Amino acid sequence: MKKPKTIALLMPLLLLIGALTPYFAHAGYEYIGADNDAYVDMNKAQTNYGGAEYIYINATCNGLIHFAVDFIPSGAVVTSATLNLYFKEVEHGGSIYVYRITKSWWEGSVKWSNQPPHETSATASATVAAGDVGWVTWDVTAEVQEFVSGAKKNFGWKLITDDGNVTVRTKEQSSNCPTLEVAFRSIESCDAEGNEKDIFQLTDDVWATGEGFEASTSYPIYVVSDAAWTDGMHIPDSVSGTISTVYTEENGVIMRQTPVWNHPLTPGKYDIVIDVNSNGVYDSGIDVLDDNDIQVTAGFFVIPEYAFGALISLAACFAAFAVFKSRLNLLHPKLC
Ligand SMILES: [Ca+2]
Ligand SMILES: [Ca+2]
Ligand SMILES: [Ca+2]
Repeated sequence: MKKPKTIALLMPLLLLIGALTPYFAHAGYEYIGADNDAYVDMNKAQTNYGGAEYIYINATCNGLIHFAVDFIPSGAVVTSATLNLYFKEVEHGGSIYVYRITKSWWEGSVKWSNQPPHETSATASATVAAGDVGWVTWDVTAEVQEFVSGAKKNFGWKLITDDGNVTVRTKEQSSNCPTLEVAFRSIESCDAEGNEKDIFQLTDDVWATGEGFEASTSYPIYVVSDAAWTDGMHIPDSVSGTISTVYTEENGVIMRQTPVWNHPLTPGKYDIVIDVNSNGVYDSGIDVLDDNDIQVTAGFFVIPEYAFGALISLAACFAAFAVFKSRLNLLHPKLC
């Protein structure tokens, strides 16, 4: 069982971030504030506490919390993820378990009577003693990796105890709010300015952006035809005309000195992989992918020019139809 880490003087940054921003970008290392938190009370089964300033966790109350991690690319490697909650009071010591929630919920409507179900096995636990005040942490790395890869859906976590009685600060507070501290490595196709881009024309250059790597290091990069990646498979040959090495800045961000693929491009679906341990093999949990962004399984898509024109025309048709439909609805509103 994991012992709690009560952090008396965590970085001042952490104290501020939760309430101020959804997350704080720092080269593959981010503090994310909760976007939903609440508690539910067995003795007040019809009452919602989504706007409360405290979560109570005890024999009759469960906590619920959710953090959005969608901004992390699906092919990223999560190297650590820690749930941090500030315990304002521990009236009675005990173990506080974190369980993954398995259905959607919203802090504005959740109550004991409609609380979502959770998995039967706990993701992590922490033990606190009576009188402990301060930060308590849970290691949720493996599960956040599953959220990012899509292996599990992220409906957040439920906080449950059998023997404890604790009070936790919520995102409604101005400081010491809940945070999810995530470190990850990622690689993404992008334009020359570093903006993520997944559809390229034949005359475009393909660039790549990535973060969370070792400082000032070189890594093998492969731009390959769209593949289904399995742990231990040999990395397929790179597409002709693509670069084979990338370098990182002092902060572990991939340098954008040159495109990874200069135009003219060849139409098709592609993935990018950084072979972090330089062994020519795709190692799940170590190497990072640009994968599953477009055309279902590709990291990026190079589209023939005639198809690009057709795509634009199709998009214009959809937009015109949407405007037409909304005007029609205004003229003939539906009766409820
Ligand atoms: Ca793929
Ligand atoms: Ca490898
Ligand atoms: Ca991509």
